[in-house]
Amino acid sequence: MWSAQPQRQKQSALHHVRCCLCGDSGVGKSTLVRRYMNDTFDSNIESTIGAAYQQRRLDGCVLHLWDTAGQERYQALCPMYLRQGDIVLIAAEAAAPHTAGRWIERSREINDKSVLVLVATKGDRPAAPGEMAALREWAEKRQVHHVYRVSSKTGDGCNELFATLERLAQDLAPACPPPGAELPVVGDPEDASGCCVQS
Ligand SMILES: Nc1nc2c(ncn2[C@@H]2O[C@H](COP(=O)(O)OP(=O)(O)OP(=O)(O)O)[C@@H](O)[C@H]2O)c(=O)[nH]1
Ligand SMILES: [Mg+2]
Repeated sequence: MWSAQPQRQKQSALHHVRCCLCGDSGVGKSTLVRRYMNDTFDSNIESTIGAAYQQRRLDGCVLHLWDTAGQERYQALCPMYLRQGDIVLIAAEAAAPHTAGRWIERSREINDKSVLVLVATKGDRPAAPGEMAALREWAEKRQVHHVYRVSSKTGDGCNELFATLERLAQDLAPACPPPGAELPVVGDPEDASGCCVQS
């Protein structure tokens, strides 16, 4: 069966890059993932339970994406995703972006090697004058060098964010788990009693 073999070789040649998406409940994390994966918007999306998993194959790597639950009761799960995240997207509403602060701190405490991207969501709502400049300055002080304002509703800013996400993944890929490695493990018993919810 010659046709199956090249496909398997191609798959196993890919590095695995892990990305985790964090932020308070309701800021629009899952809606953003939906925009990324399907290019759609759903105003009736349900609050995430545990974490939702998606993956996308890119040129040279597989991007593994964990969309974590922002609800307080699931926050014990978050460290295991942060620990393994090569890239961490921290989402906060553009109108209240400083809610990202504790996520930035938490992420840095747990894993200071991950690349942090701040995503100001719901950018279809009116912006205060100078909002983005102030946010960039605020983020820079916290060593967050990628900042995007997006609307998953209209799609504004999303392509720029997604292009950066994919470029970062491809740049990081050579240093990430190599071809042939097992897929990323989530569910360290020390972190959350081995609990790991994926959908
Ligand atoms: N106007 C507007 N509403 C949005 C946007 N993104 C998300 N929403 C709405 O915000 C609400 C919450 O979105 P979710 O994607 O479920 O938020 P979440 O961060 O995943 O929440 P948890 O899963 O509880 O952590 C939903 O009603 C979405 O339709 C946006 O860009 N613009
Ligand atoms: Mg969600």
